[in-house]
Amino acid sequence: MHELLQVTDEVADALSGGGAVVALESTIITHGMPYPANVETAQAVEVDVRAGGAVPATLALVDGRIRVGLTADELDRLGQVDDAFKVSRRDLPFVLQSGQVGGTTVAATMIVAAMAGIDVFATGGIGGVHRGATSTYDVSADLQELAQTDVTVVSAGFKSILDLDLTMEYLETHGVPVVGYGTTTLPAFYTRDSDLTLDHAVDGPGAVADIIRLRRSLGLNGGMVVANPIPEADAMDRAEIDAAIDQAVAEADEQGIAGKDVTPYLLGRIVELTGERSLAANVALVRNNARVAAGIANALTA
Ligand code: PSU
Ligand code: MN
Repeated sequence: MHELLQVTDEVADALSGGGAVVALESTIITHGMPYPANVETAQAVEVDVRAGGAVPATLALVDGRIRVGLTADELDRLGQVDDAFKVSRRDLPFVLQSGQVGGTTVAATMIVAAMAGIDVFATGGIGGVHRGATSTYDVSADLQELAQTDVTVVSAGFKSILDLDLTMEYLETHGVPVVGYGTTTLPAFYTRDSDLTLDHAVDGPGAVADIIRLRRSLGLNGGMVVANPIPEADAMDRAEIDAAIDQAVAEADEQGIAGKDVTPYLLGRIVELTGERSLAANVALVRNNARVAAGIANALTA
């Protein structure tokens, strides 16, 4: 293990014994949801991973070290720090050097998971190509990370704060598979469907594990997105969520929000505009992704 990784005994034992481990990101805690829903969700997600027979490893930067696994108290503290840094690939050394608390994005979580030897990672939604990217160049570093780092990310598709078509094109260019989990259409986070058809679909964890092994044996570097639709009962009305997203995107534009602040701004504003209905949907889909990730992690160890 790298000297900067501080791995809990439980995670270390699972990894050394060939057990199933699921990595979890922490930007969703520090920048993705309001307190206390962020901490409650993070705790529930860990329970879901355990119920699926795997060990959860929430990743974060604390006191100049990379934490792999957090205690309940530490999760609670992470959810209340108001000056936590949103850490993507470029930021890792700086936040380790300053000792600031850092929430890891999908990109940074993939890097750390790969360092620790964790193959499967559950999140809500990944970053992507933003609407208007043809002039702003706002393309999440998550996509380049998927192009190069060997971790499978379970996500509820893409949130339509992004340009879904351009995000799919970008991933195709970089050889990143997006595989529908029990679906042949790209899920759009709050809704089970978008207008995009996927080229690949699987019906369960065993098939995902097979694909991961085949990619490895072929020497195909990089990650994969498992696109897992939100459960039917938790899905939102498409017209309602689209209206909230359109308004949030327009307001971000008017206010000149740019760079790494765009995604946290939009996430917060959408929760406000939907009277927190979108927050409930978000919690449900993250938990659903955690269960699927646990299944994949188990199938991989079999
Ligand atoms: N999308 C969500 N919730 C999130 C994020 C994205 O629905 O919490 C977070 C993830 O950590 C993701 C990051 O990696 O935002 C992407 O930020 P950016 O668009 O600045 O790359
Ligand atoms: Mn961006």
